[in-house]
Amino acid sequence: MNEKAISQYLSFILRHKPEEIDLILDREGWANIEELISKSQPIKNVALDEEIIKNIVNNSDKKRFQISDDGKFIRAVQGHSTVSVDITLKKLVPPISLYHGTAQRFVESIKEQGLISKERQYVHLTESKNTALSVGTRYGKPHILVIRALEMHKSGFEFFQAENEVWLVKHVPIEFISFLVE
Ligand code: HQG
Repeated sequence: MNEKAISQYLSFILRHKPEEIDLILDREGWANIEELISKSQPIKNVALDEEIIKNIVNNSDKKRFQISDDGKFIRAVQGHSTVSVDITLKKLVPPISLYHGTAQRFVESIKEQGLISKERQYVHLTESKNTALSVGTRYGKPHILVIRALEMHKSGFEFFQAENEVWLVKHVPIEFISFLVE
């Protein structure tokens, strides 16, 4: 079974395009698992079932998904596009610094605009330099930025943490970013 393809499909549906399969997420991003299964197309010839979904949820390296306590609903814990959902997140004081992995080709633009969330609801930050590195590698030669998160928080910016410990913030102005040379 191609777990990566299934995980990507679930991310696509649960974060970005539930309407693609006529699925409706509730305000908190939950989808009914039975409905998701019945409306999903086979992925690389594999038809989704409850066992496959639960396997993906449990084995997801980044803990991307969550199943409700009653076992009936599933949602992505972060990464959503701007319109679909309004997940209640933990508002927390961040650590002194956090990392953001990007591609080198974006750095010039980031130096002008700071970090923006683009198609997502939030800018994603992490406590792990390794995670930042792999996230940055998705878009090209990676470049790790260090964000002075606590200082930002003290200046009034709100920080949230998703269930999988990814840190989320609406925008990071340039003055809080250190552009490290790799
Ligand atoms: C960049 C993954 C130019 C930004 C990860 C990033 C994460 C700018 C790209 C989650 C910019 C947006 C999110 C500016 C930001 N000018 N480029 N002003 N501001 N950018 O995919 O953070 O594996 O929307 O640096 O772990 O890469 O999918 O965000 O390169 O948590 O579960 O614009 O996705 O999780 O890309 O990744 P994305 P991201 P999953």
